[in-house]
Amino acid sequence: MEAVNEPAHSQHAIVHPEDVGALRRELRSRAHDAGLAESLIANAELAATELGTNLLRHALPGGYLLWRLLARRRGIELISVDYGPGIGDVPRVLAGRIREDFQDALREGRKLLGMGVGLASVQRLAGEFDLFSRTGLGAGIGTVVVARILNPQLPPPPQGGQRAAGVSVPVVAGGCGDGWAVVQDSQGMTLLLVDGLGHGHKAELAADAAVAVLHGGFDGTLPDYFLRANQAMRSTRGGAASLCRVDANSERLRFGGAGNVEGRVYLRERSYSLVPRPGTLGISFTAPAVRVVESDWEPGATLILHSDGLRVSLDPALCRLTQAHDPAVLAALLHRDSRRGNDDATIVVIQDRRPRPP
Ligand SMILES: [Mn+2]
Repeated sequence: MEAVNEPAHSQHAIVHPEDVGALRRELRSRAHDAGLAESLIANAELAATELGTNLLRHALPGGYLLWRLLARRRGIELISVDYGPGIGDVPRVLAGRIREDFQDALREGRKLLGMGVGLASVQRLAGEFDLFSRTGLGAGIGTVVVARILNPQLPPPPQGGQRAAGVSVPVVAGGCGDGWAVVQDSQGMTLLLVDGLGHGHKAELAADAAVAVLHGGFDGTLPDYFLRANQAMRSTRGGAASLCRVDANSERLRFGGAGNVEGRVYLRERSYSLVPRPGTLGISFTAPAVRVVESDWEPGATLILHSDGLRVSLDPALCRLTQAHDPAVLAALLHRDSRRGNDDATIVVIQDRRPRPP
């Protein structure tokens, strides 16, 4: 599959009812310009309105929506993120609240907490849907809803034993200097995360150049990638990049990086850091020295890779809690809690879905 620089998310704080309308209008205009079908745009508007309205009604102390056009005109991704209080009874919310619930509540004089009927309809509109919610205290309190409104005419992408998703939010409008791409094959996955120097459009061109190398004659080895990326980025500002190869068959992971795109791998019994070497790609004829490290991989493992717009420390308990969910859930929670706010911020998560051996 051809590697493309995954489009970044737009982030919209939902504080007033007008915020939902503004988001809907931006979504419609950009999806229309991208040539998406009218029915898909209408469904995405509906889902965005439901998610936004839920945030206004139930999220205390507030929340926001992330959205983006998916690569290859696959559709639109919406991620609703809040800071709490979390939903007590998720199955009931997804079943769609029924009239008897309201009557029971009235009779018993209790207030209905949690989200409204809207989430069940968002689930019906979405080709891919997930809801993670946690009440109480500790890491990951709050609710994340992932809804991808997909073009029904496109075949679903091949699903291997590993799943990947990311959250990427630029610090300024006009382009995201962080870029990422995932290539899936029969052996596993290759993940690239690049942080172009500076912000905005010119940084994005540097990220695009690094992603293009993934399908431009690269022989599959990490040293070859960094040599070619250094060359390809020389016509741009340059930047930092890390490349990770998960080989599920041999249960090995290889990592190399130049600059500041760091990562971490969580296995059942332990975790370890993926640390790049200092250096910048694309600023000199000679590529910076990149050391390739090789580590274990296993069924149930989680990999995170992030740009320096985030300072991530992941509680392994949260890693386990989100393991069965869409990887965008963990990416969105870590983005919510770890972003610095002064730089483009990108985090990509790969989860291995093969069952753990007993
Ligand atoms: Mn950065």
